[in-house]
Amino acid sequence: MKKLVVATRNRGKLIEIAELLHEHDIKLFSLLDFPKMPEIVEDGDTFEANAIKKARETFEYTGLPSLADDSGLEVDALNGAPGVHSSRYAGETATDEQNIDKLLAALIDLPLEERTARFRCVIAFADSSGQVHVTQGTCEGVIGFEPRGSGGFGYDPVFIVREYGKTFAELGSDIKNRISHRAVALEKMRDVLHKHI
Ligand code: ITT
Repeated sequence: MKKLVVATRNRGKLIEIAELLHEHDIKLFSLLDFPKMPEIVEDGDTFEANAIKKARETFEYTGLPSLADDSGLEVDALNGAPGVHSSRYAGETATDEQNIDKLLAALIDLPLEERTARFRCVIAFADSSGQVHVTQGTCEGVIGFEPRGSGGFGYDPVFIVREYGKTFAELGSDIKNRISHRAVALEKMRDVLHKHI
């Protein structure tokens, strides 16, 4: 069976990527299976730069086809923040709860129509020759006034998808995996993945 390394240590992300790739007949690994691999420094200014860096370094270390996801939340009222800094918005070792608290504090008193935001995901895939392929997906929403729901990870409890009037954390993985930024980006990578693994 073909092997693929998902270049992440984020378990929430990994679960979703595994669900989204279930149709491909592949054995999945993640960086949790390579604990001695040096930390990848995410110092790029863009999701794309960070995704490519994670895919390349993982391919170089493991010698296996590697798929990286660099993603985050862009809030219009904050000029696109937290953006590439989403995972460490409230500090280097911030928890999801601390990041959400900081976000809600930054938007306090703003009415719903001024709380527009989107999740963005860039997928970079290094194939078995080391060539890197890149795709992108977004998902539009608004930031709620308090956390709701228990599914997903990260900012899911405050990200409301307007069509459903519910947060990603309330919608659950079936619906999230149909409409999310990650689902869109991975769908665009589908043919390339089929060809290479
Ligand atoms: P890896 O680099 O190891 O993959 P990471 O969590 O550091 O893990 P990123 O640098 O791409 O990954 O940061 C992504 C952050 O954006 C993530 O930690 C969440 O805070 C947020 N995020 C991305 N996608 C999300 C989603 O589907 N739902 C909720 N939050 C999400």
